[in-house]
Amino acid sequence: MTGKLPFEALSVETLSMRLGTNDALCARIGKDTANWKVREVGDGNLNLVFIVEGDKGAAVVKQALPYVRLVGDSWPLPLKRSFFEYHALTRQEARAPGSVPAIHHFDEGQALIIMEYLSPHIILRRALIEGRQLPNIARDIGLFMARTLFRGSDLSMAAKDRKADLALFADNVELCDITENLVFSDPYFDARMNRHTSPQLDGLVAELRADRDLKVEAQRLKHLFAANAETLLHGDLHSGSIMVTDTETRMIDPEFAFYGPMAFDVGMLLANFWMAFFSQRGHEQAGHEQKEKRDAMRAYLLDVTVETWSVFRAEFSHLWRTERTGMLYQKSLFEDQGDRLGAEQALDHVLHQIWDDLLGFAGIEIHRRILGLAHNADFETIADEDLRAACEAKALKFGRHLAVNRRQIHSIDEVNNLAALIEQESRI
Ligand code: SR1
Ligand code: MG
Repeated sequence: MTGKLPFEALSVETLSMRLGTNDALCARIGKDTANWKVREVGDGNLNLVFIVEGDKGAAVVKQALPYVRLVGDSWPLPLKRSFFEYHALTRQEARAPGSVPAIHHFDEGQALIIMEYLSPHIILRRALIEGRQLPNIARDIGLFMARTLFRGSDLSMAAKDRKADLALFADNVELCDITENLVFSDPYFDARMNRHTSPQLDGLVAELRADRDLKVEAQRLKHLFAANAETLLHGDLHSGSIMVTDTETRMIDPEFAFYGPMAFDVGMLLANFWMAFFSQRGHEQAGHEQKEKRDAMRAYLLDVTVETWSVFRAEFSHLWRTERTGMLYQKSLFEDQGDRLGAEQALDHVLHQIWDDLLGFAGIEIHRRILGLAHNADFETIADEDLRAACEAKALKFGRHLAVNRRQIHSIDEVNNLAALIEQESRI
């Protein structure tokens, strides 16, 4: 298959015929297509994802569709998101080696990427729902975020290179538009595609939608998201975009990549740990042992937020001191003048800004997963609607506090104490 043919969506039936002569795929899994086994496993909102197994091995074939899979062809979405995903993956691999799947082949015309099959990895969100504690995720994701966010910014890159990259990703308009609407605006009014656990949450939802301070804060965050082209973001770094084993962590799916504020990726990620925390009650089966397991899981999740933020800060600070080669806070103004303290003072300001903003982004990410179109499995797999609504209500209150009071919150322990306090409340 070449990039010159018109786009055609693959299927389980046609994949072997259409990709049977692809050198990269054959080299990886073997050329005897009669022995290929193809499964479609995409459970995300947008794309097709196939696992193809042959005599010699396996690979993943991910293909964009010209519409939003979750909604159908009434919502067209350009195929070029595959181009942005490919370019984001190459940059992430260069900036944080070993943190993303290896790419075997990219076909722009067919909007498909053939990449490494990660096995026995599973989606992090699924592991957290099952109550599995992964020992390395905080370190691995903290390092990934610090390295990609620092090295994709004017703190590190030559201005000319960064501006060229900024121009390339600026065309990812439609995926940014999804985030701009679904994350920052729709949850705060009665938008057409919104849904929530009803009627249990109706009262609280009405309260949040009438909350002027919250709406203003959500729009300030949207302003920041749209106008602060600080670094190349993953753009959709939630627990469904991360694959894990007990020892390995890989980030996947950066099709929402674009130049935005560093705090966006960090806030979205931490929000997903806090949502996992508030959803644990819904996955607790009856019995003392089960309660103990989920108590341990709750403690683990809060520890993960502490460690992720601490690893992020430590690595970001390390890169600041050793790799600050860009045009911002130049060494010529600080270290080269014998003013190391000045460089540390500036680092402190930058980290403080990321902290303030990440709390806001975390708050609204939590809201959109409960009030908007795209919910997450942490809450959705809680079958008992009253229990689900009780978990969601706590998360909504927590999110509101983060978004509105973020400048008055000074440490992650403070945030986690609040989460624990809200979790202990028994009523909606
Ligand atoms: C219509 S797309 C909905 C959501 O799915 C993706 O994973 C992003 O999170 C997006 O906001
Ligand atoms: Mg995705």
